[in-house]
Amino acid sequence: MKSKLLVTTLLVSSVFIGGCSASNSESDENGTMDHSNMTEEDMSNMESMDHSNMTEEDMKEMDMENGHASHTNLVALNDSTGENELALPPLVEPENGVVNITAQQGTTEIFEGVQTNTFGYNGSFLGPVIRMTEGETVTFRTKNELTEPTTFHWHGVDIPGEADGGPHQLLEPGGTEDVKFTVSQGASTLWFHPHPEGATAEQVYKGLAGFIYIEDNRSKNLDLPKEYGINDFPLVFQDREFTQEKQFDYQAVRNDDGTIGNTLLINGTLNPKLTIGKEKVRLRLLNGANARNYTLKLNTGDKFQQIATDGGFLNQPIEMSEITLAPGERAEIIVDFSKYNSENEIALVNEDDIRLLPFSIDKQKSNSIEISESLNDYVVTDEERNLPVTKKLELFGMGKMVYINGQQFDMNRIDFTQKQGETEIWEIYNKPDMMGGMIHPFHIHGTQFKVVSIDGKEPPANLQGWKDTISIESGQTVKLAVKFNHKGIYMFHCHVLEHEENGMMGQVEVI
Ligand SMILES: [Cu+2]
Repeated sequence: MKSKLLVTTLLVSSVFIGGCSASNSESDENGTMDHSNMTEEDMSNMESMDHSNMTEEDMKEMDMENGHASHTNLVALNDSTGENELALPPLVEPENGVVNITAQQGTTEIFEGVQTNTFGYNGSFLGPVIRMTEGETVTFRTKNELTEPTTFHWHGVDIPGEADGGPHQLLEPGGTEDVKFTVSQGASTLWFHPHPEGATAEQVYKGLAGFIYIEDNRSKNLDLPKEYGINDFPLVFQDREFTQEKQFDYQAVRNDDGTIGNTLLINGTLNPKLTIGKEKVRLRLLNGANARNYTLKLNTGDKFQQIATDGGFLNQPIEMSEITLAPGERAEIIVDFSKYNSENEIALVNEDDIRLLPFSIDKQKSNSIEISESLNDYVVTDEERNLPVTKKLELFGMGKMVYINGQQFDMNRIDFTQKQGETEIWEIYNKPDMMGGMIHPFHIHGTQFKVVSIDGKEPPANLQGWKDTISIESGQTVKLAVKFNHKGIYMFHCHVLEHEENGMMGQVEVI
């Protein structure tokens, strides 16, 4: 009973995260509400209800009427004290075409004077930033030094199915495997993490995650901050819950609707602060959490510019006052610190104004970069827009009962086939349930897709770019133009890692 109640509470809370912060755009057109007492008909009538005009008071009252906990019960994150300078992952580039990547376990001093048992790539916790250039042929020399099987999945990379690192490509303890491929996509901020069936969530939770940067001629020539660790920083957001002994106990805190924690780590750093110059700074944001959505804004209310989505640059910088990233999603933003002084207390905060990352301004450093106005030539063509829907997916359920088209993942079942190089329209519907439903970040392996429409409408400006993960709110239908450049078997799944493990995943074979 108690655990059921907990699930219910978390679910309702999740619904409200959706309602409060679910939009990737500045205008949230489709708020999500608690529909627990409603019929399906009621729900469909309400799907597009807008409660942007509601006060927090209204929301609370609504919650109480329905007898559920409000979103404020979702475990809050800590305010960063800013006592630790943000860790910067080592930057790794291919040497003679080879990048060594070893999954290993170790201990890490996250809390002062305490060693926490952690997993990492080429180190005890998290991984390096692997930087490559379009056109380069690279071998990832992977090695598993864990005491359990793992895989190496390249999230967002356009790569043959057999090299993708899905659940079929298990590497046993002590095993090594060379993954050779040619970088065939443009500049983008991608990432890598494990994907073994039934253990993805726990391995990511313990620290297996790293960035992949792809650069190209365009990104090298654009006017953008691009000095790694100087004015161009990776930021991976992950919330965790520690035991009293400051250890991870994933099984103790695991939640079937997504494991969340009260403690934020950015690049593995507790209570981080980032020292930057009095200049324009590029932040490459990755939601690397198992389940929590992150809404990020500046505490001053000032706008920033978004310049890239999951899979590359937007056509032009877009002014944003906040951005929400679901698990697996990335965005690159430019924050102009030149207008602040060191006395200003600038910070990235979340929707509850919790300080996630305070900034410290070092007056010595400055640049005068004028951000390029033309960044990319992304387009959804009329032809793509007019293609019929040829794949329909319905996401439904909660907890252990999560389904795609009424089925749970079966490694021995191919759900769809698609021809290499052919664009198809995938229509994905997130069907509400009696609890209202929740956001499912939908991810497809091995490709970058285009968002053609959301509920029949053009996506917001900051989703008009290459994506590999799209946050789908309860009741929403999205149409994606999907093309695979390589053959093989690829996963598609919800990137709430516990949903994925509970079966919200399927397979497409590209022939
Ligand atoms: Cu999900």
